[in-house]
Amino acid sequence: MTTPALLPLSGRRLPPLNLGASAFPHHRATLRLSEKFILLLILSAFITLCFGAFFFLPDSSKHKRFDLGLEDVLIPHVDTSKGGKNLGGFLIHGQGHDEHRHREEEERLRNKIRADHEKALEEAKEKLKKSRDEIQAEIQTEKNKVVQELKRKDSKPLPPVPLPNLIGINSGEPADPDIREKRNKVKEMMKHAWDNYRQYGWGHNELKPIARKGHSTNIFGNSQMGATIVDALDTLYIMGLHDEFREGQEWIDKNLDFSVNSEVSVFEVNIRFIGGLLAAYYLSGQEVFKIKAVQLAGKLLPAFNTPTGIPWAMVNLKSGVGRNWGWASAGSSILAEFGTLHMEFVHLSYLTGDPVYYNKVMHIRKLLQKMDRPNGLYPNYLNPRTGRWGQHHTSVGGLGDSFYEYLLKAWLMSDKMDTEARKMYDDAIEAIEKHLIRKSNGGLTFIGEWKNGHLERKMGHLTCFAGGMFALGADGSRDDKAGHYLQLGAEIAHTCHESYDRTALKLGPEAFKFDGGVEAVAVRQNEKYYILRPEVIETYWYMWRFTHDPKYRQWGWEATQAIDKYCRVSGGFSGVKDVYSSSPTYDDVQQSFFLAETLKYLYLLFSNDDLLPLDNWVFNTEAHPLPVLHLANTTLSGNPAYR
Ligand code: DMJ
Repeated sequence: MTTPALLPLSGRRLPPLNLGASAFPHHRATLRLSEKFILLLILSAFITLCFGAFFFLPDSSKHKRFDLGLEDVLIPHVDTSKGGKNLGGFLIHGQGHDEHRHREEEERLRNKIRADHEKALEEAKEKLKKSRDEIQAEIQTEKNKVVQELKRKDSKPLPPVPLPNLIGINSGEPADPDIREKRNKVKEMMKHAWDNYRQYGWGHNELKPIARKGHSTNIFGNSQMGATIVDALDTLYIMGLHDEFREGQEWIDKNLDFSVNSEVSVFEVNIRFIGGLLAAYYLSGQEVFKIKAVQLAGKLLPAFNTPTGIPWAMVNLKSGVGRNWGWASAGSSILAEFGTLHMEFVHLSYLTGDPVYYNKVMHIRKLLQKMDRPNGLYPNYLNPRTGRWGQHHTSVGGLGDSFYEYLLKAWLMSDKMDTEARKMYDDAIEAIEKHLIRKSNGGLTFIGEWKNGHLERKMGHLTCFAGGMFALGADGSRDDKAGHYLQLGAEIAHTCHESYDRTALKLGPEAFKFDGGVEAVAVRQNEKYYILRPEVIETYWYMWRFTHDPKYRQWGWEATQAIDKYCRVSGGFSGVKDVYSSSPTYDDVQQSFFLAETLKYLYLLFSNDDLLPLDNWVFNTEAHPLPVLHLANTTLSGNPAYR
């Protein structure tokens, strides 16, 4: 049952009528006039009944005592020498003057009951005299008390942990006025996206910028969890939008509540909420973000209660019941989902000193290491009951992508100590290069998808992140192939730029083919949309950081202008349904990742490299920067918090 404390504080939804004993004092005040009289009648009838019982029921005291729980009115006597019997600590006396005492006692009891009931009746009458506003104010005060109490309990101080070296939280202001102007333009776009969300979708997960109201999808469950607020926080902070950041912080402090009966995606909540909260904590030092991240992580843990320890895709935050997506092959969990928890979970263990999070993700890794991999490739589907692969589909795009990303980033985040993760990454990338990466007839390098023994010559927008990943992993690669991987990153960036350049809007489609005379172009109508995704811009930014080739800033600026021209509406930014049509129709969704990722990567592209340097920060898959942890070894046993 939802407790009154967990109901919205806005007063828009009053708690339902509940005459249960504990709920009674809060709820009776919400009754209407006619209901008040019914309540009075019930009370009077109850009192009459009690009196009747005392006066008219046969006197059973000769057989046994009343047990009303009023121990103070019983006779705590243990002297059995005078003919009494000691029953359970209370004395049953013999006849005679004991009977007199007995009658006196009962009279005293009756008087006490009468007085108690009269008092209750008076109190009820007093309450009913109060105005609705007074009663509501009282309820609100009671609710606030309970909320404060819960907060106090939940906000147990976490153990002090030495903060990693937080280098590079500065303005990153570029000296070149042209670049500064471009950066300011991106900041202005962020302000437009935020202000409209603030005005029309505040507290909802996302915004419908045309309908000008809140929006949500099943990944966030059925609750208003303010996904856009949490996802956008670190971008606001980096851009120096501090008033907006504080507004977000205040909302999170007062309203972000995870004790809701809501079934959410474990992966999405991890990368957007836990990642977003952790990054906000490290950047700003505000404890509230750390506390909320830890509270939320506790709610995700039941998802790991499966026969194998591979988590369910979804979990109900209240009941802890988990399950998988209905569409996933044979009840499987998804590689990119259970394989994209490592960064956040290691940070949670680091910050709390509780190894539970670390153990969960290391268990997943150990299990994957033991499994056979067809052609060295990881299939996208794994059954959490049997521990067997589902369909043999492999992808560096949807369903697979960030699993590979997190292997590399686990190594980087451990200050390159987690060599096990690096090895898994190197092995996986070698298999991917061998089986999935090809050159088109026109000379474009693309990453296809492996489906039941054959290569589908199609690449997703999501897959375009891999250009940045190859560049990021170049340094430290096996056999010193740094140059090769940097080149591969550049080729993927070029292909993905082509997928943008070959459209009417200069924005990339969701998926594009390299087949039947088609190169980097979407063929099916349902693959022509652009939903404000970041992956291509993400790759431009990594390539810029590693090469400083000005073409990446140029390509990033083209994308900025295209988004501003075709996706901007007066109520925010919207995705478009067909990038090949010069008069676009909108999907009317401002995705939270547009603020978390797309605009952040653009802003960083036009900033100096000393803003969040990659030697000190690792970005999670939702672009939330987490600091490198200088740990002694991969088991984290060097961290005092783990001893
Ligand atoms: C984001 O939520 C993350 O980047 C995720 O890894 C994949 N897709 C979206 C954005 O396209």
